[in-house]
Amino acid sequence: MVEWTKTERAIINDIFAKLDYEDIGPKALIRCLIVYPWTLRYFGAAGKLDTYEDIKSNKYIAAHGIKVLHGLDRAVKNMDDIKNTYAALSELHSEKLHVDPDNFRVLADCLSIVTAAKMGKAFTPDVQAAWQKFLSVVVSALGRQYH
Ligand code: HNI
Repeated sequence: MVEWTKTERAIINDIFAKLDYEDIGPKALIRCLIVYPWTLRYFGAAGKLDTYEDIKSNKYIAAHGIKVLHGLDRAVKNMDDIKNTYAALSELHSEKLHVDPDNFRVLADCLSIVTAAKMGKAFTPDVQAAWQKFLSVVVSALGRQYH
């Protein structure tokens, strides 16, 4: 089981308390789709995503970015059992959506970059360490039901 220090818990809760879901969620997903264009293949339902402008202005993508962050909420509320918390979500991404699990890490990296850009100087090495540890646990839990 993953151990969290008091400081790590405080950092993660603090980031989420201040996180603007409507801003960070879409920005992270848009960045992911542009930097790693193979991730576009899962978003056929979003309609035309041929250019940067298409992706940036797409309502479905923005809404989905927000949905992903709400998905992360569950992990923050269950930091001591992220693995079981994400069992159903992992199964959905694996069995139904067929999302290659490598993409979880790629999206997590985009989330780190967008969060860092937003937090500026407050994104200290300690904050980065706790944030990336949290995201790694999420990525690992989401990849759990793949076989
Ligand atoms: Ni993901 C649906 C959370 C990574 C493609 N995803 C969801 C839902 C949540 C969610 C929550 C809604 C589930 C439901 O309807 O019950 N996704 C997360 C989280 C991460 C993640 C927390 C990683 C941090 N998803 C990814 C990645 C991709 C992805 C990396 C593809 C590149 N997800 C999808 C698709 C759907 C989805 C596609 C279905 C969309 C829809 O409209 O139903």
